Amino acid sequence: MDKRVCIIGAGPSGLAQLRAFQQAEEKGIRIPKVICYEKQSNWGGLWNYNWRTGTDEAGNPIHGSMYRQLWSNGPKEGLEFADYTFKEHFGGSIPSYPPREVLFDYIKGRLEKTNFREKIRFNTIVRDVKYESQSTKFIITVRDETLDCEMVEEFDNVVVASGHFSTPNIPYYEGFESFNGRILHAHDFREAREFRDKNILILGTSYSAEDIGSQCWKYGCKSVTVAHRTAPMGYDWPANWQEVPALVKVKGSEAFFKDGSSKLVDSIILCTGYKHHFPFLPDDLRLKTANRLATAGLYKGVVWNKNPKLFYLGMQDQWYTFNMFDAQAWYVRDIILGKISLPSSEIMHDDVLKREIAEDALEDDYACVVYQGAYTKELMDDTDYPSFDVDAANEAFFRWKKAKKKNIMTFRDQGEFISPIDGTVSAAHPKAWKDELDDSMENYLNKKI
Ligand code: FAD
Ligand code: NA7
Repeated sequence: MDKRVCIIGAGPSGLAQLRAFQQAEEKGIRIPKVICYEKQSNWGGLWNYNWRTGTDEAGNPIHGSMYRQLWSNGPKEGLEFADYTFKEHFGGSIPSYPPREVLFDYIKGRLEKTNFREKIRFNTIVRDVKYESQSTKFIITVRDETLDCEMVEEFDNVVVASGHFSTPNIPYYEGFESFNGRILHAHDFREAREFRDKNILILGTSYSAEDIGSQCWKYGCKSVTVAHRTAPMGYDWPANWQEVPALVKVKGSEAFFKDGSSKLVDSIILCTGYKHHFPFLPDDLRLKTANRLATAGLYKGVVWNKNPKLFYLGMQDQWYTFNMFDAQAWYVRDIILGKISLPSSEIMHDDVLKREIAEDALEDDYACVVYQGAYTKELMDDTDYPSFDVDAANEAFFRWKKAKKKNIMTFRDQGEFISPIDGTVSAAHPKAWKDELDDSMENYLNKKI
């Protein structure tokens, strides 16, 4: 195999692609030359916590959007790798909602046992990608920030695994420029203690709103007010938490809402989502999609229809994460290795339409989980990625959703989830999430059984 493959990003998706090639090589299959460029100094993507906000040492935008006290927002039984279980990594059963550091350790664990880290060029940002139709090669310009120099390399295939929860969507509301406090996006939120004794206003009603609000509540903020543009989250919130209609404007420290009510607040946290942003890609190669389950323009959710030598991983809105990235990476690997052949461009185009129509018909979150589980299985079935019980993983998500509805502040205290891979049963974390102030891996693993 004289092919050269470029992977952009060493987060969970890029690492899944490396793992897929590593597994093929282990089975004696000759693999292409693979180079992964990672702009940060370590792997793990968002799970590699970064205290910085704004720009990094080299002046590039900070990738990290995770905060100090983050715990998994869904049960680990929904995201477990089918070829590397939690039990194998940690040597026993651990509870189901691990803090960030624990999941970071798990994500990197299976590659740490190989020499594939050598395929990653750290501190190297991809600046530009071009496709030359004459040579049928991609010309990639990267900047090695350690050596402080630019380099140009040629590849046959490119896998974009640069994530899409890093470039914030920042709306403007009247009066923001003269607000008497801090306005920040979730991307820049790092430490809930900053908001102790403060009245905070949150915009947005999705994961970031729910979890950043909950963190601030846990660490002693005075009150949480969440303004919704479309609909309230509708959980049974604690007494100092209220949901209000959309924000209209702010004046000084006062926020005014659509129903005419107002509230004095100290800080505004914009949990208003992220943009798919690929500053290194020209228009003809650049994915433009909403944050949805059926991404626009990607056959099987991974192949760039307009140039099927280019692939994207993990660009969907996510219920399934790590095991879905694996299924995608194995599928892409097999296209590159010539084991899976692609249909005509018409069929690839229709595939996207069918997925969009099917997604648009989904009635609730439960149906979305089933849809993404089925998508993961569809890819998995075409490769040698170890098959796992997707229905059991769906079940873990259903249980999680019901527990949240019952009590949004205790859902992480639930145990007895069953691994869809090896049947391991999880214990409940012995201390309630709201009382556990030690997020370290050491503390968490002490609870291992
Ligand atoms: P990322 O993790 O974003 O990794 C992309 C990598 O690409 C990064 O390392 C980045 O530095 C690199 N990169 C980007 N641009 C370039 C470039 N130009 N050149 C070189 N390298 C580049 N998922 C869960 O399953 N459970 C959770 O609890 C959970 N919590 C989350 C909480 C937050 C706050 C956020 C934002 C997301 C959360 N997610 C969670 C979802 C998350 O998207 C996935 O878990 C996962 O990190 C996605 O992996 P990825 O590799 O696709 O992207
Ligand atoms: P999401 O899930 O994309 O949600 C974005 C939220 O922001 C959603 O509730 C939107 O409301 C709201 N939004 C967007 N624009 C605005 C404006 N202009 N005004 C008010 N509200 C707005 O992003 P998250 O950050 O919560 O989650 C991303 C990932 O991080 C997720 O996968 C988790 O794992 C962690 P809408 O319903 O559209 O009215």
